[in-house]
Amino acid sequence: MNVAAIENDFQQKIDKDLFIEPKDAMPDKYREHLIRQISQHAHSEVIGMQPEGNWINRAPSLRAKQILLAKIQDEAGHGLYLYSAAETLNISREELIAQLHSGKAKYSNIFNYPALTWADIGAIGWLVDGAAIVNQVSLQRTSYGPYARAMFRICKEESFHQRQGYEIMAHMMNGTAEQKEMAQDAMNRWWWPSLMMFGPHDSDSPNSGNAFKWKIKRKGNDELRQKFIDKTVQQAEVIGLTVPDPDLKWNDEKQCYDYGEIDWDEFNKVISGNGPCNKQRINHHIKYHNEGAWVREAALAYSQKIQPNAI
Ligand code: BYC
Repeated sequence: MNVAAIENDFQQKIDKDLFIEPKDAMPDKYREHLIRQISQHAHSEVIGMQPEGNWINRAPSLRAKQILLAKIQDEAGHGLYLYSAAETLNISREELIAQLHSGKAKYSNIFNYPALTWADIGAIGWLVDGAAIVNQVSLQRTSYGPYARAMFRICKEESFHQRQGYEIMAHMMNGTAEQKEMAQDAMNRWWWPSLMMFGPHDSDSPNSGNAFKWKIKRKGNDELRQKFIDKTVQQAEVIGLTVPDPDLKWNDEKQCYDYGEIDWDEFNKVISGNGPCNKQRINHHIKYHNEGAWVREAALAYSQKIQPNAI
């Protein structure tokens, strides 16, 4: 089949809402687009373990520590499903990690902010995982089969993550004046970066055109952001937190909240490597990746010993 025929056949499958599977013919640009997005998603899950990992030893109770450990372990699992999904597109794990270390591959803006207090762990679970679920539920219907299937399990786990974060915030808002202040401070610092997680406005989103044509994206950045705002503002009100946006206002006609302008300069600064913790996050990853080289070598040697023809 020539290139035009392959592309035609491929687009017909997409238009019929069929999943594209690893061995199906696909345009190079579709493959590249998916490698970019899935690998960035995988890197986000793994780098996202750092701000939370910082609090394992300082969790305020054994219960809180067990929950946090389980959550962080889930994030590692999400990273693994996603790296595996990306590898089905004919790229090796080594290449994906090299792209992260060189700065060629991005990861979510949100993980370049520090987790300063225990309330930040609540805010990460509630707001960051909450934003991630809204985006990922829509990705369950993305056109690439392995990515969509990874999303099913990830979404189930993220919903537990979101609830544990909300529980921490609700607990603190029921506590002393100092605890309430700490929860509000975390809300103030994580709200805007959480809105940025959905990416630039659709009109400034260079990847959205192809993403819609190929049904990688089913909903736009702005529609998902709005959905997140509408459900989260109500949750904040229930526990007495104030959303740090003076322009936030219910719009009766549109039946959704109007919200203030997002600081896109800050977003661009953070995603181009100049946020508060970018260097720390990457240096940490490089250090432990290098220190873990012997584990990868040993695992490879073992698998070759028990299955000499496997590789
Ligand atoms: N951060 O054309 P656009 C988690 C980049 S982890 C950084 O709209 P697209 C968790 C974008 O890559 C969940 N960069 O892009 C883990 C592009 O640059 P490149 C993470 C961003 O791809 C541990 C440029 O801006 N979720 O939940 O159509 C603990 C223009 O954007 C961001 C995912 O990764 C950003 N926020 O749409 C706790 C979801 N936004 O690549 C929790 C999967 C945009 O051309 N990804 N950029 O150089 C997606 O759904 C889409 O990639 C996005 C962006 C909606 C994020």
